[in-house]
Amino acid sequence: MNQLQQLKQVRNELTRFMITYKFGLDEMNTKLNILKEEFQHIHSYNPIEHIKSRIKSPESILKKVYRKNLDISMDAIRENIKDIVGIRIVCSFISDIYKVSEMIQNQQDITVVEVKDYIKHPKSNGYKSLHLILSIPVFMSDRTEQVYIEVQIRSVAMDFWASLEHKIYYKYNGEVPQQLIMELTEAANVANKLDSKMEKLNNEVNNIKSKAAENEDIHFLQLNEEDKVHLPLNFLQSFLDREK
Ligand code: 0O2
Repeated sequence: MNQLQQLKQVRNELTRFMITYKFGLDEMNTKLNILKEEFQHIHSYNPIEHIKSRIKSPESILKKVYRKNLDISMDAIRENIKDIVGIRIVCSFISDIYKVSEMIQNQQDITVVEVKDYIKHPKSNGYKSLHLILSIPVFMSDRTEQVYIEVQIRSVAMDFWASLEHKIYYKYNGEVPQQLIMELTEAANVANKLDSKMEKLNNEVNNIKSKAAENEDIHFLQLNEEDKVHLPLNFLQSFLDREK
């Protein structure tokens, strides 16, 4: 094989390697969109505030290869770098984080490789988030490949804190002054309190809503003696909207 052919072969292998991760991300995004939409229709409520995703750039992959002292081979990268595909799910409330995590973990074709609960066990700087390392199959024309995906699930307040902390960390190249570290940890406590307060308020609102819904159901049964099927109104509405 001449040099040009060798280069072409390497390029093809690299393209195949990276595209597999793109397919993994596409698959996971589809799964999450289905969960979001289904939840919205059935419970008239969406536990997912927003989702961000990224595929690690080849430069960042190489940096991690050096940092972890790995072989520069596709097999070593595939097996040891489990966050080439990263998905961040931001939820309104802490209870939603665990709901979403459970829904993901219950999917049959998803293998849960690792769970790191930095919410129950925050890092010393105050970082909180639920991390899942998953493995999902990607079905291609001639083969099936397992792809690792890192999913970080956190609340809006945790996300707000982590984004700022990440920026500061990079700005100081990892050498953050002690005073700033202390203030960041304090800010993490404030974010924490906000999360607890919002969770409490949300529970109160849900209690009021469920009492109102009970009354509505009684009212509905009185009005429709023969019609036993009660579909949520917004579900029916979405069918009507689709017809437009
Ligand atoms: P980026 O740019 O976000 O991808 P690993 O290095 O991944 O093999 P580790 O360190 O045990 O192993 O992983 P961990 O603890 O699960 O953390 C991985 C990711 O979580 C980080 O990715 C960050 O995104 C996030 N994270 C972890 N700790 C902190 C923290 O203290 N502050 C903030 N803001 N984010 C954190 P990367 O690769 O470091 O960065």
